[in-house]
Amino acid sequence: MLSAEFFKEVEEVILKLKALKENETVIVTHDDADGLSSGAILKEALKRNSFEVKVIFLEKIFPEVVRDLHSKYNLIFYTDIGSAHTDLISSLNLKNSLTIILDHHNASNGEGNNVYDLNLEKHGYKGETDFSGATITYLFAKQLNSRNEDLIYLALVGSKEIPEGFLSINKDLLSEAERKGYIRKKGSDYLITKLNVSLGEMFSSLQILGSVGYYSQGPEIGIKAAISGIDPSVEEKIKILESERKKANKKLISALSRGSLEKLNKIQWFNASKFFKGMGTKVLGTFCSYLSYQTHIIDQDKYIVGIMDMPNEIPGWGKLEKEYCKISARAPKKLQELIKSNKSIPVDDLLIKSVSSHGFADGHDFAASAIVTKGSETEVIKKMDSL
Ligand SMILES: [Mn+2]
Repeated sequence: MLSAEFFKEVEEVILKLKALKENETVIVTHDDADGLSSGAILKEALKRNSFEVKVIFLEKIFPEVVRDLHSKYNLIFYTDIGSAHTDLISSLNLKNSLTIILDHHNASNGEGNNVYDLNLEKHGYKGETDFSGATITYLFAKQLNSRNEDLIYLALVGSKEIPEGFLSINKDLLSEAERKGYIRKKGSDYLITKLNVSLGEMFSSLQILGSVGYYSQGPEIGIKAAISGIDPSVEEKIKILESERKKANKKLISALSRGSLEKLNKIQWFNASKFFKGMGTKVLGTFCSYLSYQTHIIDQDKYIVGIMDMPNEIPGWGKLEKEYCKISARAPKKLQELIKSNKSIPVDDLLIKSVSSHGFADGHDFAASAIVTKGSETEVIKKMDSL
């Protein structure tokens, strides 16, 4: 059972929201399936409360985007993103706009200036296993108005990103949704009753729309599909995106096996810009993970590093001041063992140290990513190899 303390905290924030008497807001959300599910829940809930809502999809927190949004809006939401950067968000919240973060990533200190992070990690739950961005967003929406209960299935769609399955809070939501008829068992999955789509199908559709379709309205289409279902035109869009990605992956794999993978002492790297043109940069990380299993191409004891140029545009927001590249890094199996036994440095540490002033990085022991200014990438690669 969720603690009364958590609900009290949510209630306090909702009172502030109501006292604000604002009817225009922006939601900043992550561009993956959990982020799209969270965005869909909150957008729908706020629309039902007569808000005019804009949604911005981000893969990472760009300070210039945060600064700009906080200068324009009096009410700002972050879903499935933001917890790790409350200090940055607070410091850029110059108008003291009411800012509500609904996330499950590791919480950081630095709340203040009217910024509230309702992360359940502060109440003893784990964001890795017990709840997703969509879970916490749903709990907020339901507390805002109990009629938002019908959005419960989206908490489960977003939570599909957790490999361990539905545990803890999610397990409770799963049985509640089934008991109330919002979902029903179908084989090893559940069907979303009103949309006639399974949780798994909705999850993978949103994943493709958000990542591959990032620069071609994929996330907006995904949010709509999350609420009203996957119609034939959406299905067609997903099919096209999937086949484009498949083609790109195949071409890149064959280029790498013909020698385009540059091998240094500790790093093996490649540039994927021309292969993934027009797709969201998340496809690079997915590809790097896949590559880490292609033992006929890679060295098992070297970090895998992929680079691609990013269009200097955030859809729905505008042009970024600078040009950036995305860097994704992965550890193959053998290197993972070396990291576990402290003989090699974790991938996120390596990337964060190498990126330094050229951009920003985050991640985990075996997988990490960064955004760096264009032109600095060779220096970052060299630094990584030397570290
Ligand atoms: Mn998430």
